[in-house]
Amino acid sequence: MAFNYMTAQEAAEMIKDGDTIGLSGFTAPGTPKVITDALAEKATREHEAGRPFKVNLFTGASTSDHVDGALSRANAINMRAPYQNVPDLRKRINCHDVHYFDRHLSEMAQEMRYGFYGKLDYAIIEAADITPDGEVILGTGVGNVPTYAMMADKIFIELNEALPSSLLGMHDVVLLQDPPYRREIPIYAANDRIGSPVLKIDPSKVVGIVRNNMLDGVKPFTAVDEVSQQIGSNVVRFLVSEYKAGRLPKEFLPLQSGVGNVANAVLYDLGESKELPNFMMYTEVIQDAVLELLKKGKCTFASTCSMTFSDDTERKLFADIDFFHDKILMRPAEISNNPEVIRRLGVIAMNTALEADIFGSVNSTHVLGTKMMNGIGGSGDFTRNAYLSIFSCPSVTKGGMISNIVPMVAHPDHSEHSVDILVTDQGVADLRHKDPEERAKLIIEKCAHPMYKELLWDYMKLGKGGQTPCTLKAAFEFHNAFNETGDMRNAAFGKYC
Ligand code: 0RQ
Repeated sequence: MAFNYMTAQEAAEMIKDGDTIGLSGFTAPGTPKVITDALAEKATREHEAGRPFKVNLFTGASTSDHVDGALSRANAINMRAPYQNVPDLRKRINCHDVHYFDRHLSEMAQEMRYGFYGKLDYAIIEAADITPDGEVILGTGVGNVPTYAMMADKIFIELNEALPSSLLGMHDVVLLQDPPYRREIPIYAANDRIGSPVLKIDPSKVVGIVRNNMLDGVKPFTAVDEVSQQIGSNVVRFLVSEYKAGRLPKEFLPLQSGVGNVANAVLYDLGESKELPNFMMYTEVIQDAVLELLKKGKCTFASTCSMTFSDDTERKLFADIDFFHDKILMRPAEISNNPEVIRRLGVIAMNTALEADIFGSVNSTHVLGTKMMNGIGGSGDFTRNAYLSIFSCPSVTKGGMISNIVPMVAHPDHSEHSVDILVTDQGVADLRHKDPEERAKLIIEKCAHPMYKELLWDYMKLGKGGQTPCTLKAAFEFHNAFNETGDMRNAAFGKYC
């Protein structure tokens, strides 16, 4: 079939106020780059002419400035799910310009198919190549594109000329059957392939192909700071001790690692460890550190949803793609994050918390309980189903004015029932088989910053029995002190005695 090539502006002209759009990709990789920029320009023109213009936007995870940044600045997003991390969008969400709902990433696609989110007008899909009969070689991230492509009335393709067609073979495209016809997902090792190397779409739904020529624009990591380094070495020390104690099998287990500087630092440290064997990853994103680990042979295979590499690392990948071709497999989010597979493989999950409480519950999403930071992302998919679930965070933030270890989290994302190990720069708290009081003592001793320990012991002294010694009237004293004085160190528990 002969496709209709057009400009990004022509594509944007076809999209109407109120339309619902699904995008390919997961984080910036694989996400469209030019139609959304043109859409933001169109929205600005419409607003200047006094007309409303907003779209509903569904993605795989976070996107990039070309999507969430540009469209937020233009105030062109009505509804948004399931994850984001762009400051301009965060501002819109926190003042209700955007209706954002935060979903476990593994669930987004199936809920779209279940009909929970209504109809999809457009899918915009980034591609390295497309054949006339609709076989698409996807880019460097997959996300929920199989579902969005199947459900959308119309499809735009962004043909990215910066992507080599030798990406063919690095995707494992699967569309699950829905209940009551769902079968088991036959992945028994992280490197099992179960789907197709290409995304098959209905070519008659393609209303336009727009060319782009850009790498994903992921920012390189800053040098690992002392706190991240300390967290990284604490995580590795813990894993080595588990391995030596025989609580991890001698073949080791696949790793999942979240995003960010801490996660990257942990991976570099794992790569340096002589005491741990080579390992595979079963994860949703791989960052720069993983390409080096693959090159060294320390990581032997990475199953992921996207290759969230900085541009320099992306160039290294493309220059040496023959080497990496059979060592990385990109899958849809409902497979990379699938609870069934995570539990079967025994994934070791490593995610980052905003704050954790002394009983082991974790807040990943809401600053001071109210302001959305990013979203739960895939952290819940992995945490709840992991062989071992590890959360890490610095013990304090903002120069010590915030303790990341608090009496009670201001927003619970992961409960004490799912969190096995808590790690800060101060140390490691192994929460397994501990009752709530034992957990609290351990977390204060091992994870809290010295400048907050006495305050946390003061809070514990208020406890008047019950299995969990929490004191509701004082539980948010740290947060209240910060809201009132700008410093959690001004918390005072004497008034609750
Ligand atoms: O603020 O940006 O002003 O400096 O929060 O904190 O320490 O830089 O940590 O970048 O690793 O992000 C939980 C947000 C951590 C992330 C979170 C402030 C701090 C800083 C960022 P600044 P750091 P990171 C895989 C798995 C949920 C999704 C997930 C996340 C900023 O890891 O989004 O896990 N997780 N996905 O100063 C107020 C606190 C704070 C605080 C930190 N207690 N109170 N501010 N900050 N703690 C990925 C996917 O799902 C795709």
